[in-house]
Amino acid sequence: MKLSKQQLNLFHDFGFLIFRQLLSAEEMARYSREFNAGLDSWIEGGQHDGKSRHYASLMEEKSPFIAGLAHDSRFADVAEQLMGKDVLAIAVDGNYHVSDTLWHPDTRSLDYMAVKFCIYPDPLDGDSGALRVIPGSHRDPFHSQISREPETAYNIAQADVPAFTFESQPGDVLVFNVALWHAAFGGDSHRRQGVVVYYEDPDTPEATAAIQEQMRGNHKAFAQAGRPMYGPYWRSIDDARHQRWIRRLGELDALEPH
Ligand SMILES: O=C(O)CCC(=O)C(=O)O
Repeated sequence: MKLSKQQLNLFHDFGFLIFRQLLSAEEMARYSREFNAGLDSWIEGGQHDGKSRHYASLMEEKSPFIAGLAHDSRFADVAEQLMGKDVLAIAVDGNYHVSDTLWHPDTRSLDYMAVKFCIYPDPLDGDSGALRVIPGSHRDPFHSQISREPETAYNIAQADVPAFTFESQPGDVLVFNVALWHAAFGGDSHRRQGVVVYYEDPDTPEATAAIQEQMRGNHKAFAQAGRPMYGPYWRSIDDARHQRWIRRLGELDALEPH
């Protein structure tokens, strides 16, 4: 999938891009089935209680279609164009969110670039937990000026921070630079969100170090959940680009936990 110059400009200047109906109704039906099977298999008792956020990897054999989106050209080719270079697929996962997600970016370091594709299997609007993003907040100085506490900093509620709201139907996909500030408000206790994350393939010492540190944290989070981040299924996916990612993460000493 080839992006236009204008799409690249939009992403560069505002930090996100929207693809309406990137996934067909048939694909979303499969996505939804695999999502539930994958998420529920990580829950003791097999059912989300709606009390706290639940996260699960979708890089396993229970979700082959979803795991395969990482090397699908609608995602991998787009990630390469957005970053202007080779990328590394890092994670494919899902969440049952409970209530609000407060404002935050997904990275502490601006030394490397990464993008996150968000897939919401249920229709969402601004009052029911649609993703909100602050356009242009992926770059300094704006990025560092924004406060996590708008109540104190600006005397406004979290939900009143000026933002773009991604009202979506199943099949719509939003990709954002992980440095972009984002949030969601008003969702129910079982709001489903799937993501596909890519990091740049680093070629500077700063980017390499930032990615290695981030990956140590990623592996640690999986270890706490009692599972390896990259299990046998993910490592064995039969796709040339996918296998290059696995090799390259190994070279970067980021494939295994430390
Ligand atoms: O609640 C949401 O939909 C956004 C979750 C989030 O913060 C993220 O994907 O990084």
